[in-house]
Parts: sequence; C-alpha cells; structure tokens
Amino acid sequence: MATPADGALSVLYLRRDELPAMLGLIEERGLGAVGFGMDPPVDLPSLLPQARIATPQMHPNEPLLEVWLGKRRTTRGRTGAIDWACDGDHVFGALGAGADAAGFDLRGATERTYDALFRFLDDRGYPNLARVWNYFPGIHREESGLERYRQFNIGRQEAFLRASRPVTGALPAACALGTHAGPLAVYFVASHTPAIPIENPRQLSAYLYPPEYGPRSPSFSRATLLRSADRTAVFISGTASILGHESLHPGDAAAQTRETLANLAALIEALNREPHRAGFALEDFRYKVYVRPGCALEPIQWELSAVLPAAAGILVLEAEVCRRELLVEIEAFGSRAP
Ligand code: 3EB
Repeated sequence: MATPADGALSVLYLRRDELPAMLGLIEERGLGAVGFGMDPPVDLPSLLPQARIATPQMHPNEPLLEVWLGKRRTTRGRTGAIDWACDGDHVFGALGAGADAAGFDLRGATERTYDALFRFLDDRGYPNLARVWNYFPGIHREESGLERYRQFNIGRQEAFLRASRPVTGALPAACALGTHAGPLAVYFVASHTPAIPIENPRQLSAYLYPPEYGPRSPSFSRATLLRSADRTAVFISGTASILGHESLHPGDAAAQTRETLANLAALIEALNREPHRAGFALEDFRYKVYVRPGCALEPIQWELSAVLPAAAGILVLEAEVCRRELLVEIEAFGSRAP
C-alpha cells in the first residue's frame, strides 16, 4: 500500500478531523479532492481541483474526502472548464457540464465534455488517459427513445473517434454511475507515458459488447497500468457481476458481490501474469463500492469482509449502476514498488 511519504501517485480517504494534519502535504503534492454527496471542505489549498459527486455516502458514518496526491510538488490551474493539477508525470482534472444534467441532451453534453478533455490533454502534453470517473443523473431514463447510459456511450465514443483515438484496445479505465441530481461530472487522471490496458479473462471486453447493450460500445478497459522506474500503479475500472457479457444473479446482492470479487481476483491474476508480472495482491488496493439505492448494505458488507482486507473502512456510495439488474460495483486503485 502506498503511503504519502512514498512520493508516489496515491489516494487517501480522509475524515474531516484528519484533514488539518494533512493540509501541508496536500498543499505540496495535492492533485485533487473529491467529496461524495457533499461539498469538499472550504479550507483546501487554493486552485486544488475539486469535484462534488452526488452519490451519498452509505458507509462509514463519518464523511470521507477522496484526496489524490502526485509524486512530487504539483502545479495547478484552470483551463476553460477544467480545473487541473500536474506533477510532471500525471495530470488530474475535474470538469462539469451544465448546472443540472437531468433535463438536457446527455449525448451532446458527453461529446462536448470529452472533446474539451482530449484537447486539454493533447495541449498539455499528457495525452494518455489512464482513468475517467463519469457521473450523471437519470442513467436509466429514456431520452430521445434511448436509455441515457446508452446516449452517454454514443457521445463518449464519438468524441474518441473525433480525436482520432482508438475505441478498442488502448482505452482508459473508467466507471459510469447514476446520481440523483447534478451535472454530468467527470474527473480523470492522465499520464505523460502510455497507460497499459488490461482486460479480464472472465469478461468480454466492454468495447466488444454486442449491440444488445446499446448502439455504441462503452469506451473503457477493465484496468490500466502505469509504470515508472520505481513504481507500478493500477486503476481498476468499475467491476460488477458480469461474466462474459451477461449479468449474473439478478436481485441477489450477496451473490453479485461474490461474483464481482471473483472478477477482481481474475483481473489481478491477469496483471501478475506475463507480460506484465506486476506482482499485486488484493491488499495492495484501495477499494470504493457503489450500491444501488434501496439495496441493503449488510449482505454486501458481509461478503466484502470475507475477502477484502480492512473491509470495514471501505467507502461505500449510493449510486445507480449502469445496468438495471446490477446492484453492486467495485473499483480500485493500487500502487507498489516493482
Ligand atoms: C460493465 O462492466 C459494468 O461505461 O465507463 C463498468 C465500468 C461499467 C465502466 C463505463 C461501465 C463503465 O459493463 C458497467
């Protein structure tokens, strides 16, 4: 597990009372801060990119702030709608489209958001998108005769194509979750050097999903790996109870959690095989869990605690997972010395 002293890209989950002691470190190496269901605290360093995501925190009781740190001192600024910070190897950024994305053209908003993102990355010299977090309201609602998650996938893929970026293979790790309100909110990590895409042998690559899941496939890979001389970092995409391309265990949150954990284990195994030999274990990762509104938390936490170290401390957020039958999704970030 990366500690802040490592001087590595890292993520912290901080309680309000832990923040004051960390402000010096955040001032120096902060890349960004993310608050869930609440505004990030006002006493964060100026120009630190901040995102507020409308996914209420279900667990633990004390609100946690997600804080990303770079390898070394960061430079921060604002370009157009993007608040950003970079450390020479990575850039973190946050942007939102519209005050409230509930009632408008989500496909168009997604296209414009990703157009701006790609232009920014190319201009700034960090062209390699490693991880994108996507949040918007009404994910299952129909808009112009198509579910909004599917509209989002069209807009996202269009922007990749327009930027002459591949829509299979070298794609960022990602997640896409439904909120109950708010804008289309996107935050990201991009890198100076290429992000190596990793797929899951238990799952069909999402970019190859058949048309039954929508006219355009989702543009993400199951994980990405960032390598430097002294560090390997891995972003694991939102992972759910999908085998091949099919959702398993509809209505059974405990079984979906077990299936998702099996997918995570298979993905970590893939990281550790040739050619990557990344040497990761389950305990090298920090996890974040999304649970569909109205779904009981206890059976999910029971399954998590059977497999994941320190399960009691994991941040659990209430959000709509992008297929109606899916109740749980888990994402992760990990970093270790090679
Ligand atoms: C899945 O595996 C579940 O559209 O960016 C997971 C991670 C999911 C990312 C995305 C969707 C996305 O298809 C959903």
